[in-house]
Amino acid sequence: MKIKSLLAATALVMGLAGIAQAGDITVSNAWSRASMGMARAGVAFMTLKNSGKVDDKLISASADISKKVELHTHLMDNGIMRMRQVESIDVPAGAVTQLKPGGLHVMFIGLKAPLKKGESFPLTLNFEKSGAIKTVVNVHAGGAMKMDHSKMKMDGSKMKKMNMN
Ligand SMILES: [Cu+2]
Repeated sequence: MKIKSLLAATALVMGLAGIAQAGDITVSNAWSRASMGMARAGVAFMTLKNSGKVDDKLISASADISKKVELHTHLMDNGIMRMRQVESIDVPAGAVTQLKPGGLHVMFIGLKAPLKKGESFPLTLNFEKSGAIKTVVNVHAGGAMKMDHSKMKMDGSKMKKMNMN
């Protein structure tokens, strides 16, 4: 019973988020938060999987929704969480790299329009070895994403509920 509901939830996630692939890299579950009010910045999170035998890295990203797209991480600086731009995001051979709240993310600076819940937009990810991968980012509700997404994936019932929003 438990396995069944987990599988159903996984299928649901794949159906909504889509899977994009090039070379040994698979991009899945790309999502963003609805932007608040006049916010001019947005973020995207996703799962990057390298099923090959060679290390790869995400070196840039591009999208039409903002003036600039950067790769960022979060760092603790004197007890304050700050964002910092990074040159690249490692996706080691045989490993999974999670872009998630409080950690690595794709940052959209100078949004041309607010990100609205239920909408989606294309994002191109450029990998050093595997080249460009186009994925679709689904915009979720702003408040629903305070929870740790990686933990939520383990719980099928919660995931289902979240997608019904
Ligand atoms: Cu950022």
